[in-house]
Amino acid sequence: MNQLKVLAVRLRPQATQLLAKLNVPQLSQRGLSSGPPEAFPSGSTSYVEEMYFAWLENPQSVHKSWDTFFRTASVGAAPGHAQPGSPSPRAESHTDRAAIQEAPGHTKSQAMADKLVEDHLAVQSLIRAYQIRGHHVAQLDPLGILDADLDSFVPSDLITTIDKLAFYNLHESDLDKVFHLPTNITFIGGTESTLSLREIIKRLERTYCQHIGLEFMFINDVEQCQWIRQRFETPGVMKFTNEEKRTLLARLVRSMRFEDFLARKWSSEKRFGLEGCEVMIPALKTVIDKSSEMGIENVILGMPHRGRLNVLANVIRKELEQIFCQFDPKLEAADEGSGDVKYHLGMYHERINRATNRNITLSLVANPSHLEAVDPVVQGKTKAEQFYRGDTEGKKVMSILVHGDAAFAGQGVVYETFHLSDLPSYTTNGTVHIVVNNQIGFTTDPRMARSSHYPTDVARVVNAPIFHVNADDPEAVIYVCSVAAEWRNTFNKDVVVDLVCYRRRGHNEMDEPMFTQPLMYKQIHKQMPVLKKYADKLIAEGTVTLQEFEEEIDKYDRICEEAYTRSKDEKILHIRHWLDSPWPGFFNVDGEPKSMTYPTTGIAEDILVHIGNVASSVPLKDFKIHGGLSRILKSRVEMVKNRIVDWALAEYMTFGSLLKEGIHVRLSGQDVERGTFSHRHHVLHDQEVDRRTCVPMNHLWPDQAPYTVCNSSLSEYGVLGFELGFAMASPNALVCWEAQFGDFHNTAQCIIDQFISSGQTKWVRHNGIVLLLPHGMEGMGPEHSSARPERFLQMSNDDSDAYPEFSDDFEVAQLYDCNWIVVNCSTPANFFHVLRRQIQLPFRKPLIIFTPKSLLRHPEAKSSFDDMVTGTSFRRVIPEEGAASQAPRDVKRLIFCTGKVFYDLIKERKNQDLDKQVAITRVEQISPFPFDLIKQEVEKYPEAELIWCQEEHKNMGYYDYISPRFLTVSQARPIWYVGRDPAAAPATGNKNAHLVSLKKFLDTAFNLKAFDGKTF
Ligand SMILES: Cc1ncc(C[n+]2csc(CCOP(=O)(O)OP(=O)(O)O)c2C)c(N)n1
Ligand SMILES: [Mg+2]
Repeated sequence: MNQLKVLAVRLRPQATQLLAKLNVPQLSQRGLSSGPPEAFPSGSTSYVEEMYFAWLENPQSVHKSWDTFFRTASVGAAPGHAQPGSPSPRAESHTDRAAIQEAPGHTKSQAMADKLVEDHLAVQSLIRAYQIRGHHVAQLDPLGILDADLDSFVPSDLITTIDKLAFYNLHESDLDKVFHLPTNITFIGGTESTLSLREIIKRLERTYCQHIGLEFMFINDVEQCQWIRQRFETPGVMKFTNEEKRTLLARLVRSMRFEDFLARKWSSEKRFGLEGCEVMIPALKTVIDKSSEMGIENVILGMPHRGRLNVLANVIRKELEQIFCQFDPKLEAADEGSGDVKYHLGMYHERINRATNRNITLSLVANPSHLEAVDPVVQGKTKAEQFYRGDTEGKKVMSILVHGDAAFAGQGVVYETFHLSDLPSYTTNGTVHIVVNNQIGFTTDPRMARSSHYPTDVARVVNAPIFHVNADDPEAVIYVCSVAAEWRNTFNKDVVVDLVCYRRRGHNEMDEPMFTQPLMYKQIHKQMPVLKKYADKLIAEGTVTLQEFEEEIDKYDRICEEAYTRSKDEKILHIRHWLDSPWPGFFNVDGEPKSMTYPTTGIAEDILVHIGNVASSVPLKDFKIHGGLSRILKSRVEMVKNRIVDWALAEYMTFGSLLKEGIHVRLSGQDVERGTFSHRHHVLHDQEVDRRTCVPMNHLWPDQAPYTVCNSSLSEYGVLGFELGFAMASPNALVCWEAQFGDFHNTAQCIIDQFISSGQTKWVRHNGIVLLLPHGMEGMGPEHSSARPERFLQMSNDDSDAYPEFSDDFEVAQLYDCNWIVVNCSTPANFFHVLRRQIQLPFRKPLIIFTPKSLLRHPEAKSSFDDMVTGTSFRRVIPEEGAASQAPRDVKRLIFCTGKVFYDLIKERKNQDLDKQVAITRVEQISPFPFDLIKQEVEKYPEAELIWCQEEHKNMGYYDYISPRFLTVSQARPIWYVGRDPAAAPATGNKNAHLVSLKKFLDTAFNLKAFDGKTF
C-alpha cells in the first residue's frame, strides 16, 4: 500500500495540472491533490490499484506496459524527470496505447493521468446523463403500452445495453473498475465515495429509470438540484416501516372500496370515478400529512371532476351520508338557486390531522366543468388566507391543485396561473400540483392532445421540479409526494407530481371506451387493480396477513353501508353545508343577512379633506417625484380647496375611507398602479433612487387597514380568477380588478360566466368582487372602445317582464336577489358611493362598473364634496334637474341615457337651445333595473316621448336590456332608440366616421319630429 501511496504522490503533479486545466475540482479534492495522504481510500479498489495488486502477485498477469510502468514507478524517477506513463486501461486491445507511446513529448505518466481523468469524466457525464435524461426510460406507464413521455426515444447516453458503454469510451471490462464519485453531483454512493461502474449504473437506473422519472435538471439553483438528488439518489431512502405500509394499504382500501360502493349502489350514475388512479387518495393525504408536520394549518384544494367525491369522502372527510344522499333524485333543495351537480360542489372542514395530531383546515373550492378555471381562484383564496393571517411566507397556508393530463397541457390558464406563482402580490409561496395522468382526455389520445412530451411541460417555465411516477407503485407515489410536500415547504416553490395511471372505465361510468381506445382498454381489462397488487406484495413479504387485509375491507364496507342507511333519512339538501369559504359572523346562523337596511355611504367632510391632502402629497422625506406628477398633485390640492373631486380623487377618497373603516382594499390589474390613463398615481416613484416607491394611501392613518395596489401579469383569465378567489376569503375587503380596456375582459370570460355571474346560485357563495372596465366610444377604433355592457346585462337575472312590487325595502331587496350589479356612473361622487355601498351592504354581490376614459379629465365630470358628505348616498338614477324638470308637463322628450354620452347630450341640448323641451335622465345603476325610479321619471313627464340614447351600436350597449323593462314600466309609451346603427364591430376605426355617426345620432336625439308617424 505504501508503494501505492508513493505512486499516487508521484502522479499528483501531472494529474493536478490536468484536472485544473479541465476544471474538475471533485477529483482533486477526493484523492489526487492536497487532500488526505491516502490517494486511494481504503476499502475500495480502483483500476490502477487492481493492476498494481495483480502485478504484485504476478508481474506476468498484467500487460507488458503495466509491468514496465510499475517497475519504473517502484524504482522512482529522478525529480524533474517525467514519470513513466501508465498504459491505457485498454491498451491491450486498443490502438491508443501505441498512439500514447508514440506521441511526441507525451509521457506515459501523463497518458495514465489523462486516462484516469478521462474515465472519471466519462463516469461523471454518465451520472449527469441519468440525472437529466433518465426519466425518458423510466417505467412510468402501469399499462406498459404508452410512454407517459410522448417522445419515446431512448437517449443514447444512457447505458441501457452494454454496447452503449462505447459512447463513453468505456468497455464491458470496465464495469468492475472502481471510480471516485464526484461530490456535489451525486449521492448514489451514500457513505461510500467510490463505486464500481457496474454499481454506479445500477444505482442510477434504480433512482432514475424505474417507477419514478425525475425532471429537475433545468432548475438553475444548484442547492435545489442537490436537494432533489439527495432525496432520490441516497441509497435506501425509499424504505417504509411496516406501520407506514399498513397505513398506505388502509388508505388504498378506502379509496378503492369507496368507488366500488358507489358503483354497486348507483351503477348507472355518473360519478367520474377514480378507478385506475386510486393511489391519488393516499397521495393527497401524504402531501397533507407532511405539510402539517412542517407547520401548515390550512390547505386549500382545487380539483376537477375525476375522483372528486372520493377526495370529499376520504381526504376532506365529508360525512359519507351527505355524499350518498346526493345520489337521491328526490332530495329537495333547501337553498335557493340552481345548485350544482355533486362533483362540482366545494367543502370546508376543520379537523385533527391524525398523522400529526395537529389541527388542519381543508377546503375544496367549488368549481365549474370548465377544466382548470379554478386554478387561479384557489391561488387567490390561498393568498388572501395567507394575507389575513400575516403568513407572508406561506408557512401556515398552502394550496394543492389537482389536474387532468389533457387539461393541464391544453388549458392556457394553467400557464397564466404558473406565471403568478412568483409575483410578490400574487405568490402563494408554492403549490403542490398533482396530475392524474390517465393518458387520455375523454376519448382523445395524448398524441392528439398536446405537442409537449409530457403533459406537465408547462411547469418548466417556473423551474418547478416535475416528479413522474408510476401510479401502480404506491410506495413510489407516497415517497414522491412526501418529497414534493417537503420541497414546497422548504423552498416555497411550486412542484408537480405526475401520477401516471390509467382510467379503468370510460370518461364517465356511462361511456364505452372500447369505441375509441380498443387496445388500451383490452390491456386495462387485464390490469390487476393496484390494491390487489399492493396487498399481495405486503402479504407476501409478511407485513399484513390476508385476514387483516380482508378485515380492513370489511370494516370500510360496513362504514359505507351504515352511512348509506343514514343517508336515507336525509330529506333535504343544504347546499350551504357545501360552502368552501364560510364567513363567520357575517351572516346569521341561517346564512342570511343580519339586516336588510340600505346604507348611506357619505362620509364626514374632514375625512374627505384629510384623504385629499394625503392624495396631494408625498409622505416620504427626500423623495423626488416627476415634474408632471407634481402638477397633478398640485391640481389635487386645488380641488380639495374648492371642495370638488375628479374621478381619480373620488377613487382615492373611496379607498381611503374604507381603509379607515378597517376594510382592506386591493386593486389589481395591468398597470393599475399608475393607471392606464395616467390619472391614478397610487404608487410614486423616486426619480433618483431606483425602485424606491411610496404608496401615499398607506400613510393615511396609523391604524388603517392595508392597501394593496399591484400591477399584474399580462393576463386576464388568470388574474381575474385570482382576484375572485381573493374576494372569496373575506367579506371585509374591497377587491377590485381593473381591465386595461374593458374589452379585454373577454379573455377572462370563463371566470365571468362560470363564477362571477352564476357562482352564488350554484354554490350559495357570495362574492363582492368589483370589475372596473374602461368603456366608451372615443374614436379609438373597434378595440379599446366597448367593455361589452350587453354581455353583462344579458346575464343579469332580473325579470324584464315582471312588474315588481315596490316595498319599502325594494332597493335593497332587489340587490339581494340579483346575481350582480351593473353600473355606469356619470359622476365621480356616484362612483365613490357605489364602491362604498359595496362594503356597506349586508351581503355581497359582484359589481361591474363601466368606467370612463375621456371623462377622467372632462372639466364637467367633477363632483362637489356636497355629493359625498354624510347623508348622501348612491343615486341609481340621476333625474333631470335643470329647466325641463321645473315644468315637466311642457317637456316634449325625455331622454334616458347612461354614462359618458350624457355629457354629449347636454352639450348638444344647449347648442340647440332645447333645455326646456328635452329632459335628460341618467340611469346609473342599469341592473338590477331601477323600475321604481324609472317609473317616477316616466310619470313625471306625461307628455314626453321616451327615448333611450346610447353611443354604442344598437345591437350592443344597453338597449336590448332596457327596452323590455321600459315597456314593463310604461306599456302605453314606447321607448325609442337613438344611437348608432347595428354593427358587427363595436366601433369604427375611422375618426371621421366616428364623429359623423356621433353627430347623426345627436341630431336624432334632438329632432323632436324624428319619430312622428313611426310605429314602435
Ligand atoms: C374547458 C373545458 N373544455 C372541455 C371540457 C369537456 N371535458 C370534460 S372532461 C374532458 C377530458 C379531460 O381530460 P383530462 O384533463 O385528461 O382529465 P380526465 O377526465 O382524463 O381525468 C373534457 C374535454 C371541459 N370540461 N372543460
Ligand atoms: Mg386524462
